[in-house]
Amino acid sequence: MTRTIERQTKLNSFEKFKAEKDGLAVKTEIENFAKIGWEAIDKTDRNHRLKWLGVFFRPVTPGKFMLRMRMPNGILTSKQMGVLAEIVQRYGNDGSADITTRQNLQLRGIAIEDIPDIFNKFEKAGLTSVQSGMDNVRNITGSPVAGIDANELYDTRELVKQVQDMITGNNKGNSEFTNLPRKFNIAIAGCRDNSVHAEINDIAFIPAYKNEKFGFNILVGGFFSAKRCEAAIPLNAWVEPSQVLTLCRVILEVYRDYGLRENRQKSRLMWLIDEWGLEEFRSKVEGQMGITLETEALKDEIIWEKRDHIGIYKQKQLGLNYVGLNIPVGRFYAADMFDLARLAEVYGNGEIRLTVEQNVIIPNIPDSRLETFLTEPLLEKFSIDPQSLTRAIVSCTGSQFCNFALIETKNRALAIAKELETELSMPKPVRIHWTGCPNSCGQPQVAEIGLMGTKVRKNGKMVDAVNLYMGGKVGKDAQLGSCIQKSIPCEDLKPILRNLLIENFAAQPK
Ligand code: SRM
Ligand code: SF4
Repeated sequence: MTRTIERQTKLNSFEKFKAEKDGLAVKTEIENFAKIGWEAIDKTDRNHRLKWLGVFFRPVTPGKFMLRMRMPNGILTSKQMGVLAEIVQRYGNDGSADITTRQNLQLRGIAIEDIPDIFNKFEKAGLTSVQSGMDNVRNITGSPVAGIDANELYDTRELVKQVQDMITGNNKGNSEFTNLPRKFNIAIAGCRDNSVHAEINDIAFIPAYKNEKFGFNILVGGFFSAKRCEAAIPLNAWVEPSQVLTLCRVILEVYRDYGLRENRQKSRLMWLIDEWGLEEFRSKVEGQMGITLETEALKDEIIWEKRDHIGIYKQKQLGLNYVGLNIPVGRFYAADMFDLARLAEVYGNGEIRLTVEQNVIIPNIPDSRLETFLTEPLLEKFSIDPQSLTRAIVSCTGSQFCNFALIETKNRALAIAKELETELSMPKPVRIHWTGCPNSCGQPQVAEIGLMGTKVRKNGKMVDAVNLYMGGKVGKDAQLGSCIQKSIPCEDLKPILRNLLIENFAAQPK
């Protein structure tokens, strides 16, 4: 494991602090941190190592931490949602939760004093936030309608769970994978519309048949960063579902042991693939797996446009439906969370699902309960038939809570969408993604219209602005969009978007 570290003489400051003490080590210090309070915690422990437990110090709101969960395949139970709602409720007006672009949940406003108690609650409820930040594998995404989609090719739920359990040591924390050179993303697609944005992950599994046998083509190295954005490239390999776990383990080991650790801007998996060449990377993986990987299937099964799952859909189980609710910009509060848990319990089987578009799906609602379900007041707030722009907004956290942010995103995204909706009728949803800085957490490169926060000087004053991206395509033939106009002051943005929507997306002035 230390081979790369020995090879490289100049380590960046993150590598140094990780070598001094592994991030996961703070697990045993949590009680003490809770006792001494956030101001007295060693700064490296507080600002960095705590992220190995999913506890994020927020310099924008010091003392109010963010908790990033893990939600394998984006699935949780109503009981778990209830536990999370109780936690958020304690923080009153300051407590909220966000659905993330990785089918996951983040809780806000958390006091460090409460973390030991919260972790106990998590353990009892089968929840975890372990290894969800910094140089760890992020939430593993899978098809949001796995197991209920009449057209699915593979139910990804079990595989996603197995991969998470392997990486996190069954949620207890696994120091084998807590010192990667950088963050790492894994996605497993089991349906025809690539509903996980496979192409922007470090490892992606794409459904593909070989000699009539089901398996996955493998993509590697996809990532976004402030310095460089790349779609994942084919490894020219195909695996059966039973090989997914081992392949993930081995690629992670290769990345951990040989990944570049000198410059954090050049540490993601693709930089190692660049340095070695794809062939050498592939042979190293094969060597460590002890097999020759089969070459990729000639065609994959991603042949549909991406679905957003908002609305009512028949399940593969006769007489059951899943209903997708639009949670504008992914933000909700304790009362909403309790209510969602109740709806899932009363009408469904207690299951709740999250999507990478920051929305919620309630599955398993019988035909006979649907009509009453549709009269629930929560559906006025979280519509199953929202207007075309609100329906498809995705937004990162932005300056309200994120100290990297150059602009406010969520509130602004929603306000502009609402204004445009009063002025225009749109024949179909337009996917607008907002991201507060070049880190691209809001994935502007996959959007039809992507907006990336920046600053610009206007009339001698620095003002909030965006770089405009277009051309992102998701689902079949996914491709990344590119920046077509830089530094548009946010105050001048609305008429520009209005024109774009009219000219490129057939919007009509009302
Ligand atoms: Fe992200 C860092 C939020 C998805 C690329 N991201 C951050 C931090 C942790 C920075 C910080 O400490 O403040 C943000 C926390 C803000 C907060 O308080 O919420 C943050 N990222 C998010 C979330 C919450 C955005 C959202 O509103 O949904 C997403 C959480 C996903 C999850 O559940 O784990 C989130 N981040 C992404 C994605 C999208 C994806 O995975 O599909 C990307 C681009 C894809 C990728 O990683 O290749 C992304 N985040 C980054 C980067 C740039 C990484 C790089 O290689 O340079 C950073 C900065 C870093 O790691 O140094 C970053
Ligand atoms: Fe923060 Fe930038 Fe990520 Fe938005 S894109 S959450 S502003 S790091």
